[in-house]
Amino acid sequence: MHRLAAAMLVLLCCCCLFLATQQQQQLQPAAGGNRASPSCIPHERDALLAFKHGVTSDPGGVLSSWRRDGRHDEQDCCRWRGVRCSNRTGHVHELRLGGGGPFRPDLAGQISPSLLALDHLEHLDLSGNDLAGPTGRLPEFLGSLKNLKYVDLFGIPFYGGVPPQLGNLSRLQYLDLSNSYWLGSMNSTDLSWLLSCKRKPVAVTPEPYKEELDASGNSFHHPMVTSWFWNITSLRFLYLSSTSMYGQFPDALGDMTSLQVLDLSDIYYDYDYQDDDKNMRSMTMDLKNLCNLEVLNLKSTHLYGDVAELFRNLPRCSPNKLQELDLGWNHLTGMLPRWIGQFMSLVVLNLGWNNLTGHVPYEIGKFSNLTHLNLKRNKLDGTITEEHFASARSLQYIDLSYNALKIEISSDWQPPSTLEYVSFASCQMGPLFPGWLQWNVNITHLDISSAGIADRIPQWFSDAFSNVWFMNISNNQLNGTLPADMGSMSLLQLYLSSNKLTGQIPTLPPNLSYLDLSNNFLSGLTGHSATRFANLRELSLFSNRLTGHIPESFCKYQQLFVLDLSNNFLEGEPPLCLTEYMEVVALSNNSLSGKFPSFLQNLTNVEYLDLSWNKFSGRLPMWIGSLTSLRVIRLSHNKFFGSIPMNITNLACLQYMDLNNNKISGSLPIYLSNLKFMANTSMVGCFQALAILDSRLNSLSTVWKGQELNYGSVKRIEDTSMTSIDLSSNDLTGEIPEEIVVLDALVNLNLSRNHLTGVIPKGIGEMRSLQSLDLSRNMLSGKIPATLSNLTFLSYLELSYNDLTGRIPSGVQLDTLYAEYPSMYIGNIGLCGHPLQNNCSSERHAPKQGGLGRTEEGYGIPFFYLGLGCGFVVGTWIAFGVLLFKRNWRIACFRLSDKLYDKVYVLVATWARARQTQTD
Ligand SMILES: *[C@@H]1O[C@H](CO)[C@@H](O)[C@H](O)[C@H]1NC(C)=O
Ligand SMILES: *[C@@H]1O[C@H](CO)[C@@H](O)[C@H](O)[C@H]1NC(C)=O
Ligand SMILES: *[C@@H]1O[C@H](CO)[C@@H](O)[C@H](O)[C@H]1NC(C)=O
Ligand SMILES: *[C@@H]1O[C@H](CO)[C@@H](O)[C@H](O)[C@H]1NC(C)=O
Ligand SMILES: *[C@@H]1O[C@H](CO)[C@@H](O)[C@H](O)[C@H]1NC(C)=O
Ligand SMILES: *[C@@H]1O[C@H](CO)[C@@H](O)[C@H](O)[C@H]1NC(C)=O
Ligand SMILES: CC(=O)N[C@H]1CO[C@H](CO)[C@@H](O)[C@@H]1O
Repeated sequence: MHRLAAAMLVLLCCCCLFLATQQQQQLQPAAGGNRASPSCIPHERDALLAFKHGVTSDPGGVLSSWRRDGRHDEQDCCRWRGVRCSNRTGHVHELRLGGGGPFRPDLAGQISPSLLALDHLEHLDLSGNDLAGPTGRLPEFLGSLKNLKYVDLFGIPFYGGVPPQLGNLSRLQYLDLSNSYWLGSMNSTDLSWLLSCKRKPVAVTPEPYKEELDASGNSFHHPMVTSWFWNITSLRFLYLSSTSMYGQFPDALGDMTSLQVLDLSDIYYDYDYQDDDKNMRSMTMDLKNLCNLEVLNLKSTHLYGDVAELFRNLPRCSPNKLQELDLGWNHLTGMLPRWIGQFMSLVVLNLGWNNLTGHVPYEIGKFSNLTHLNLKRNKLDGTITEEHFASARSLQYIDLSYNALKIEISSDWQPPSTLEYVSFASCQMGPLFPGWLQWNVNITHLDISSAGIADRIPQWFSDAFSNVWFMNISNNQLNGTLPADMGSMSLLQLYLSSNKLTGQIPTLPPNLSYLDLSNNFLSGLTGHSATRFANLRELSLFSNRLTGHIPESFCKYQQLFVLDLSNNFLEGEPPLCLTEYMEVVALSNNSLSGKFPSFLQNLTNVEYLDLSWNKFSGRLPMWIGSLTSLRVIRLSHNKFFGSIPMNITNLACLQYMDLNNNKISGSLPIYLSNLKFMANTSMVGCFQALAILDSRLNSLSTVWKGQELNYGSVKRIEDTSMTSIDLSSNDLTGEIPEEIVVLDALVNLNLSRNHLTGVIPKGIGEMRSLQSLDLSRNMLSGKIPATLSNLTFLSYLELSYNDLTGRIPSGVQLDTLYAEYPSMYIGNIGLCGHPLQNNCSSERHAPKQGGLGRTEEGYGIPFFYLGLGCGFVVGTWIAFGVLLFKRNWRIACFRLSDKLYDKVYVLVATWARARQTQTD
């Protein structure tokens, strides 16, 4: 007892002595005598072991060295992994246990309060571990570890409030509570603790705390909250990216003169404040005095206003230190001022995705350190000449795409820097192939699509572009043949669609993963048989002049998941290969034949299957019901016969079924309510990652509505997922099952030109999404259900040539439709009442509503209408498609990354062009 008390006393004295002599930097041996190397302090070891106890999962054995037993040196906790002790005192100073993030956390469990015993701890890094514990809250006791200077809890999925106790950490210099992953989210309505340190007496030396604050990825649900940040004027690094905030940026930002890095990027809309105006920001704050500012990232912060005004508020110091300026993805307007040249130190300048107008000032070319210039997707015009790059000695990345710019650079001009990333998509570069690009032998990314180039592919192509891995020259008028020596290039993605290329496809680079040569005049596939294409994922050769059989070599493409060979002259049976990964198989509009291809049975991931307009025949197999990923199946215009396999209703994700113009007989499948997607668009589990699929669906949505187009409904189509059942022009018999009305997400239903009998389902008014309904040319009888007038979205209705009787239901909607399609009731002798001219009392009165009944002139006139309709479809297809796509860009641009966006754009463009060729 005495000994213990004595030991305690000694310990206490040593501590006091240590504190008293701290300033003289005297080294005093720790209790226990002199040591060469520190050995850990027993109660700290116990605390660490208790921490380990709180860790329930440690698959990588990070803490395996933390052991109580074992040899003497193994007991020394200062030697344990992640633990650092003071050389002087032996106290644990650092705990460095950063893990691999949410998908590979090294440690899982909770942070034990035993850490409190480590009262000398200065550095705590537990980032990237799953240590949120059962409460999920950030532990308050951390606020008692008063010596902490560095706290990194990045990526721990905490949620809820930030405990104000953290404000007691008066020595804190670095605090990272950010959570860039989407697991959990911290919020706080009171961050006053952050300021508690400021209330200390002002130090003579620069304030030693709060230099760096990273609260990225959190949501701050009250506008007051963020204003606390702005008041910590000592901050040098402030990262608030991917947070939710609303309201203007505060003027107080302009006083944070220590700031070197300010990152407010990617502020997302706060759904508590959906009012757009509150989410919009003008650049009112005046940053002119932030002379230390090197990085300003305001990307995607909903900024609007005149770009010149904004530049006026940027630091105007001498020397100007601003190196990175990111203002992309905002709503800035106006012209770039010439005095932008004052920002001479700029290394990165991103003004892409705004609404800038006017010319690109030559001054941009004077930034000799500029490596990265992005002006993509603005409304800039004028001409870009050599002078724009005269002093651009460092430029590596240039993206001027999607502006109305004309690029006029002479073929023999050699740029002063080595370009690596070059994008002039949709700028005017042609008609000659831009020869100056050959002097930049290190281009890795080249996008000169839609650039008005009408030329042959130059001789130097394969050499000069030998390092390019991404190449997009689609939508030009390249003619002649593909170079024979392309096989040695490094291409991974090659897009040359919608040109005028002719001849055979030569041997192509073996590592290609995306190849799109669609919509050209290519005639053969010679090189392909030789190349294995082990990485090929997408192959689009649609709308060319390919003839003969689909080569067996396609079986070697083990990674392929998109194959589109539509609109060619291919014949014979498709080879029995293709891997189970396939998601898109499009073979329409060829002369392929044989039974329903049996290789499809293995393609359990296939989402889009289009065999339409071929010569396939035979019965539809029962196993079609096992292709459970199918969203789109198009088998129209073939010679399939037999009945519809009943288990087709197993396809819960199916949203587009088109079997029209076959010889399918039997009755409609029952259990239609199993088609969950058509019954409820909010079905989870069916949505896929393939943007390509959505663009295709959109293109499909233009070929329905009884082959008519209704511009007024474009808006509605894009709001819904396109869901459609088209079984028209077959030999179907029996009744329309009443159960069909559960398909309340169905937009298009076409059962016309069959032999269906019975009545129109009574509850048809429940199919609330219907926009187009065609039941014409069947043998349907009975009354038109009154509920039909409940279908408020209906914009096309066709009931002609049935045996319908009785009074036509009343409704403004139906009247409007009738005005637009006066033939929609024709050929039903028993129908009467408004809007027809025969009223219901005189039942014998034959209909005289503008058209001709079946009894008088057969089908003559309606076929003529149909012919007109088709012509109309062909003529307006492209404009309509593009209109649709344009609208969809707007949606896509907020959802997709840059790269994906380009891709969708290309796909959409090529698809539209493909259709053009098809119809030409
Ligand atoms: C403590 O010791 C380690 C290795 O023995 C050495 O690298 C480090 O610089 C020392 N630290 C101090 C503050 O002396
Ligand atoms: C920030 O500082 C300004 C001026 O010093 C003050 O008016 C404001 O109330 C402070 N904000 C907070 C949240 O304390
Ligand atoms: C650009 O301006 C057009 C027309 O004024 C507007 O519709 C569009 O939303 C603007 N784009 C951006 C990114 O602000
Ligand atoms: C360009 O960078 C170099 C090296 O970092 C630097 O010395 C020079 O001052 C910079 N030029 C300008 C105009 O800022
Ligand atoms: C070419 O680009 C690559 C990758 O961007 C880079 O590593 C390499 O240094 C560059 N070579 C030259 C000569 O600039
Ligand atoms: C390619 O197009 C250019 C410009 O339209 C034309 O002058 C040239 O004759 C064409 N060459 C071939 C092989 O078609
Ligand atoms: C949206 C959200 O997570 N809000 C939480 C913020 O933190 C408090 C606790 O401090 C919770 O009560 C809220 O639910």
